Amino acid sequence: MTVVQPERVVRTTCPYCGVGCQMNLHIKDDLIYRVEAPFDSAPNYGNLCVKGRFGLDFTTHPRRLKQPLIRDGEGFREASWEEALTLVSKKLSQIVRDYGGDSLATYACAKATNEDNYIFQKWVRAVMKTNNVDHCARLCHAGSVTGLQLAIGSSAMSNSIAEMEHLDTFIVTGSNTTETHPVISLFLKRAVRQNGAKLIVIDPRQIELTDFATLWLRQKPGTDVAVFQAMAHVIVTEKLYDETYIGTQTEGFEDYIESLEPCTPEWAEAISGVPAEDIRQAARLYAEANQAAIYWGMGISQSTHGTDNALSLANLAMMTGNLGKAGAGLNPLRGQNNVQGCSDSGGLPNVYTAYQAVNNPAIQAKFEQAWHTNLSPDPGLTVTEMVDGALTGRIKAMIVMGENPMMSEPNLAHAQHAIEALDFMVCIDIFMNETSEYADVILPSASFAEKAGTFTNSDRRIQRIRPALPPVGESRPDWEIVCELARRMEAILGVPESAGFDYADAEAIWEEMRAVTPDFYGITYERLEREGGVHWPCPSLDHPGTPYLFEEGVPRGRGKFWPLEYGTNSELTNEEYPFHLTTGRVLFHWHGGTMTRRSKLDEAFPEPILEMHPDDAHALQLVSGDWVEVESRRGQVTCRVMVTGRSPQGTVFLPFHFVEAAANLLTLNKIDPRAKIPDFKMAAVKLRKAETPQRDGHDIPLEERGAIKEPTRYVH
Ligand SMILES: Nc1nc2c(c(=O)[nH]1)N[C@H]1C(S)=C(S)[C@@H](COP(=O)(O)OP(=O)(O)OC[C@H]3O[C@@H](n4cnc5c(=O)[nH]c(N)nc54)[C@H](O)[C@@H]3O)O[C@H]1N2
Ligand SMILES: Nc1nc2c(c(=O)[nH]1)N[C@H]1C(S)=C(S)[C@@H](COP(=O)(O)OP(=O)(O)OC[C@H]3O[C@@H](n4cnc5c(=O)[nH]c(N)nc54)[C@H](O)[C@@H]3O)O[C@H]1N2
Ligand code: SF4
Ligand SMILES: [Mo]
Repeated sequence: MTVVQPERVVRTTCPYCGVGCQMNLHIKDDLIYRVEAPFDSAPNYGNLCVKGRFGLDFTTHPRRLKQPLIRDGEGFREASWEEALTLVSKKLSQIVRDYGGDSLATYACAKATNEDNYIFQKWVRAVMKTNNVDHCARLCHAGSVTGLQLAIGSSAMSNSIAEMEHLDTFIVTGSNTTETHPVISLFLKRAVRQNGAKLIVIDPRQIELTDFATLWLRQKPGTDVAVFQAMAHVIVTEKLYDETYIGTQTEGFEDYIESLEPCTPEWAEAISGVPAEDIRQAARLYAEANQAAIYWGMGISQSTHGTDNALSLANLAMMTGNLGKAGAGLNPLRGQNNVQGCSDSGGLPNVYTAYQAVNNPAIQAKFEQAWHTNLSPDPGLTVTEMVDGALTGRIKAMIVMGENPMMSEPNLAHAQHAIEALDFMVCIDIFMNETSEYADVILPSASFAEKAGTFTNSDRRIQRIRPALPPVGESRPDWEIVCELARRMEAILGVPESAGFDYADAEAIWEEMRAVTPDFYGITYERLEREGGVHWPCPSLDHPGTPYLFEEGVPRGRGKFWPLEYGTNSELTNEEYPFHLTTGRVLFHWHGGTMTRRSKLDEAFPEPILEMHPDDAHALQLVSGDWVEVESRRGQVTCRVMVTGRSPQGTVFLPFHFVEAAANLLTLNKIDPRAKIPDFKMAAVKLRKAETPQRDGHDIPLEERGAIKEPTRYVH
């Protein structure tokens, strides 16, 4: 056997999840033909999951966008860059003139680089004069972010991935870690198996980590606040709290204790179904450890009471002094490869880079000076408000850079109406997706493998990506596309002095970013080259970076305890809709499937499958492989069932990766009032056994059963 010799090997960062694995791409004939992980490099030390190892072939998929596309009747025609850029800049400028910048809605991109996103929000703010910029973080950790800001004044993951294998005691709740942050889960499992760490899993589904758990609390979906409040009750009544930490670092403990009085474990058992004794044990395990960490995911955040969920976790960490030290902390695991970075780069409606508030006059003045232009102090709209704004006519145009709201927004029929009401929509993406189907212009961007820049992973580690392949067709890095548009619009709108959209390369953008961002100031490309990655905050060139936060106290000054009341605004089941639908992810696929369904991974997991408890399947006379119709008050999909004890009785699970049974046709767009995050984990549905979909006596191929409008990707 001859071993293929690579023409070149390029070190880069995985484009899928927030673990931020480092990888070496072996390139020959402009193809990635092997992916390896360096053993000596944080955060993954030689590990990769199936997506990083085998899922990168999307980069060279034949359906990558190669040229700008302009709407032509029902379809699109290819256009030159000049024509497309001129059209977009004229149209957007006209809308800004007629209705003002606040009539635009813009989506930044958690898959693109920090540099791409910095330029994007600079264009939105400096040229279009609006703060209406947001991204998928709103649909993701908004509940966690809002809760943590209220409690401690910071929302990033507090501790590093490197600490995980040395954990002593830890809670994992609402995170299916082995499928969604697979390499992190390896370190968590190692902590249990090699370090004897005690793991408490708190999750309604029997995820793989329950096999490693000392204790598994299987609560009824949506009842987390009751369980965590009861744990706090036990910690107070058994005096297991950390008096010194509470006394020196927090406020509001007295009021909080009072609010806990009715929250006995028996009270929580009645609400959540978790045995009172297990709640007691969990409280003791967590509070008696020298250091104990909490890791969580979407099961906590994506709820109409996501903020309360996060607050109840923050209360537990503060009362036990589990903040500001190694192996402890509050750790919302960030999802997208660069969702941390997209927020850090100013892709949010209320802040510039590193959370510098748009309505702080000193910050506003600093950015006005740096960008030579006046800026708006009014916080902009969130993603969920943008969709609603399109329906009321307040939003006239949308710019979507690397997101797919027509798969990822709740209640897709609602999102579709909103998008159809727009005067103009531009999508910037590496592929055509369900959203760009509705666009007026689609601009092709270069993928992670074709450009330079930085991603920031879940533990705030800034790492490089490097060009390994030539850009596909005429595609260009996002920042270049945005600079072209910004320069043209400055000319049309007569912005007196250019805000500066001329950059030699991604590094030049980073240099500008760090100059206006104290937390990034000490990080340079040269340093990243040498050290592999640096954790921000890093205020000076000789600062080592900050693997874990809050050693000197929390940013809020004192951490605040928030009394909470258990209640629910979620959609509950009834006689007509007797099943509870929860949605989420599987190991092999990514969100709307744009990337993974165009990779070999699709062969491993080719179709949507509804997970259902054996008792429920028995009652409906269903066996694995049968077809079932799932209907909510919003919509209906058909797919096959898998009978498994993973889901609790009465709850069915559907991944949202598959257009042919798009889970978000079923979900509802009700939101948490403070975080504005939708409730992706709670919808009421009814189920009916369905016939195998057929046409002319044959089964209809899966890809032709699109439940929403057929995306072009399937119509050749
Ligand atoms: N393979 C893969 N990996 C991914 C992604 C992907 O699309 N595919 N996406 C990335 C992104 S952006 C994100 S945000 C992360 C998300 O990562 P996770 O949060 O791990 O992903 P979900 O599948 O949404 O799983 C949520 C978990 O919450 C549990 N849950 C459901 N209801 C409740 C409840 O009421 N309370 C509690 N406590 N738990 C509940 C579910 O049983 C499940 O274990 O994954 C990232 N990684
Ligand atoms: N039912 C349900 N819905 C959910 C969730 C859930 O748990 N359940 N989770 C929510 C969460 S946590 C999230 S984060 C969202 C995710 O929702 P989205 O962010 O909308 O989903 P993605 O499929 O990741 O979209 C990424 C897009 O970026 C493109 N892309 C990739 N690389 C680049 C690049 O370099 N440049 C550009 N311009 N584009 C690029 C891809 O082709 C793809 O079209 O979904 C949310 N929706
Ligand atoms: S764990 Fe995440 S970052 Fe690592 S290879 Fe898998 S998807 Fe990529
Ligand atoms: Mo996410």
